[in-house]
Amino acid sequence: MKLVFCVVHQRDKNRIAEALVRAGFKSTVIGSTGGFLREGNATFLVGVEEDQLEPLKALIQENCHLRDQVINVGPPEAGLAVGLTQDPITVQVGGAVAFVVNVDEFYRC
Ligand code: 2BA
Repeated sequence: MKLVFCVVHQRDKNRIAEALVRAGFKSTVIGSTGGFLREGNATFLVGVEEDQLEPLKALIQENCHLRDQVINVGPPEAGLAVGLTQDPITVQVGGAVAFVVNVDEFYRC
């Protein structure tokens, strides 16, 4: 069994949650915050058998959309990332960042 940790943009959260239910995947959604943008995103935990991993990856890809976001990076004393200038920069957000790990044991009680 695999456990997929999948970080997605807040705007894609509901679409992915609905698609997971429709496709019969079981998941847990955790509200999370990106370390760079400090904006809310969502982290899905999805436990799947190995033969469901590729269908799950396809579902995630179909339901996440990459978009550009221009951010104003303030001075370090504002509590933002160290070493960045004050010029606006464009970052790509959306899409999904996923980590797939092996599950040693799964049980319900
Ligand atoms: P954030 O950390 O808020 O990052 C949002 C987006 O900002 C990133 O999108 C990337 O395009 C950009 N970005 C991040 N760090 C940067 C930096 N040091 N310099 C310039 N641009 C930077 P994604 O790469 O798609 O990541 C989306 C979210 O996924 C991240 O939100 C974070 O919550 C999570 N994530 C990404 N990589 C991770 C990792 N290696 N470990 C844990 N979480 C990760």
